Amino acid sequence: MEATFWTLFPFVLVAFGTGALIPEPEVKLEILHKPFICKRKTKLGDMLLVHYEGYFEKDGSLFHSTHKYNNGQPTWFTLGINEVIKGWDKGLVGMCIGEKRKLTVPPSLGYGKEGKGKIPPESTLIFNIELLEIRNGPRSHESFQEMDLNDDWKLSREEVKIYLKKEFERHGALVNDSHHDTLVEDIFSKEDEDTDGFISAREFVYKHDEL
Ligand SMILES: [Ca+2]
Ligand SMILES: [Ca+2]
Repeated sequence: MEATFWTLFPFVLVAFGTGALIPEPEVKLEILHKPFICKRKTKLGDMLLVHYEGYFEKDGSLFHSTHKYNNGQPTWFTLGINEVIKGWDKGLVGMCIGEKRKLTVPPSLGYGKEGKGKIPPESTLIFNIELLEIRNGPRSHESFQEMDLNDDWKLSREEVKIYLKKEFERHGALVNDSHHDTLVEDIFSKEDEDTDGFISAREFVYKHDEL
C-alpha cells in the first residue's frame, strides 16, 4: 500500500498543489449526505456513475438534471482525465458511494469565458451530485498494477503486449502477433512521453491535455 501512496503522491501534488503558490479559483464543496459505510473512495482514474442537477448560481434556474432530462438515467464518466469540467475533476475526489455533494464551480473551472451550449459565458454553476457507483477506470492504478507483472512500477512493451492479448481473448477476438506489436508501438508512441521504453505509473494515469 505504501507504494501506491508514494506513487500517487507526486501526481496529486501536480493536480492540486499549484494553488499553494498561485491562488487559483476553487471549487466550493459541501457534503450534503455522507453514508455510514464507505468501502471505497473515488480517486483519479476511477469511473463514476452519478445522478446530478445543475443550476445557475445567478438565478438558481436548472440547466440540467439526469433525473429529468437523461431519460432519468444516471451518467458514467472517468474522473481526472478532463472528460468532465475541471470543477468536477477537482470536486469529486474522495467521495463514497451514496454520498451527495454540492459543488459551486467558478467559470474558470467550468465553461469559462466562452460558455457552452446553454451555459452562458462566465457562469458560476452549482451542482448537486449523488455518487451511485465506482468502477476501476481503464486508467486506474488497479489496472496499472494488473498490467505491471514484475511490480517495478513501470510497464514494459512485453507487459503491455501480454495485457492486450488477455484483453482480446477475454472479448473473444483472435489477433495475430504482428498486430499486437503494431498496437504496442502505437501505445508507446503516445504514452511513453520521456521515451525511456517504459510507461511509468504517472505516464499511464495522467493525461496531459492541458499542459
Ligand atoms: Ca513492470
Ligand atoms: Ca516512460
